Amino acid sequence: MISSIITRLEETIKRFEFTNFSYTQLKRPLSILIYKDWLKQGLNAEMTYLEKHLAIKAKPQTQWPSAKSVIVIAQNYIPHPSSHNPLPLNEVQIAKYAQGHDYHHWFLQKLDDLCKELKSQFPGEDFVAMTDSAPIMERNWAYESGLGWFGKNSCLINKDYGSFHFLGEIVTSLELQARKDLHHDLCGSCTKCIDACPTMAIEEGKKIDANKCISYWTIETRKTPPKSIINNFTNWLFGCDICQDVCPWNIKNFKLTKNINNKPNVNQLVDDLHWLLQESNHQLKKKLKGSPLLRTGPVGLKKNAIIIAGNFGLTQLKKNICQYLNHPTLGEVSHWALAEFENPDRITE
Ligand code: B12
Ligand code: SF4
Ligand code: SF4
Repeated sequence: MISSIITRLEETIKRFEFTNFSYTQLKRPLSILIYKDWLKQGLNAEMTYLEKHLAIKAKPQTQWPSAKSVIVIAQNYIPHPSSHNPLPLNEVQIAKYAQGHDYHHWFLQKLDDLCKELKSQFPGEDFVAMTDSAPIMERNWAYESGLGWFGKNSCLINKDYGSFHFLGEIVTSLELQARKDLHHDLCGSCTKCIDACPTMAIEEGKKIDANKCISYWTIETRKTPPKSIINNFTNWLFGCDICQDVCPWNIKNFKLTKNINNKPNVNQLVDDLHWLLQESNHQLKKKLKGSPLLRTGPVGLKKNAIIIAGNFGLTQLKKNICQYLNHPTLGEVSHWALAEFENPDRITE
């Protein structure tokens, strides 16, 4: 592609001030067999939509026939680029990406705005924006366009800005060659993420077993986790950052100071959980408007709150939990928590 077109393209993208961007040809993804194998092993848990996405992920042109290239955007979320009204929650843990407005809205909007600009620059070409929910292998395309390497925790990491970033893409009919070389793998002999994961969800070969991952259990499903997993939730209410918090590339770039083993203040933790369990679903929905926490919804958050109460033995919340004993979704987890209050071997104190 001639250099004046590249200059116009890059100048337009740079005006949006994302953390980083790159692009490459959109062909069969390098890591498609790894994805296929992951599904075959059932590591996707009940996220069956990932199986349905396989054919399009392997050949993006089945969904976007004119597509020749993909522009990949990385956007850091420390500090969060779009802050949300603070919730009365101090001691439960919420993944950093979710401590602001939902990126499925503001980030996608920004990518859509960029598409409009690009369309005005290149009227005959197609541009389609996506982040997270489209059938495209986001980490793969970020890797193939040179934006980072796959860490052992499977996250896309860049040596200059770690892994706490969202990925977004613009699929386009423009013909582009890779802007950068592939990024070297800089994990070396480090195994900090594998050692720190409390549920042993990180497998050999940079794979996560979603059946064991706290992020999956707190966001993607309202089911009660199995015994081997539930006791390791500590105070995670939504998502989990442990395997990224311990990563030297994040510690270096974000100067993280919080020790992942810090114990929460129990009185404040009780207040947080009391609020979540007492508030009506309708009120919770209103207060969470625009927040990613809405993905799991008020019932999902209450499930996670009951698990935290059970694990920390917060008998002060017994009455609040008892009201859900006959609830169709929360009944099982409420019975578990009450039994846990009586369990002398409970691990979290
Ligand atoms: C399903 C999903 C999940 C699942 C499964 C996660 C997983 N690791 O598989 C769950 C619910 C557990 C999850 C959790 C999280 N997620 Co998520 N998730 C997705 C989603 C929708 C699909 C991921 C997927 O296909 N998984 C299957 C595996 C096999 O693919 P993969 O994760 O891309 O991993 C690649 C590497 O393992 C690589 N690979 C491994 N070994 C080798 C070797 C070689 C040689 C090569 C070439 C490649 C390679 O191949 C895989 C395929 O490309 C993507 C969005 C998307 N459409 O891609 C977001 C996405 C991956 N999630 C994201 C985020 C932010 C998270 C969380 C941090 C949220 C949180 N704090 O709780 C955690 C991180 C947990 C973790 N360690 O991965 C970001 C990641 C950004 C980044 N910098 O990496 C994404 C890209 C969303 C976005 N648009 O920003 N997630
Ligand atoms: S997100 Fe948490 S539970 Fe999932 S792999 Fe990372 S450390 Fe383990
Ligand atoms: S903690 Fe270590 S092994 Fe894990 S992703 Fe970071 S550098 Fe790689």
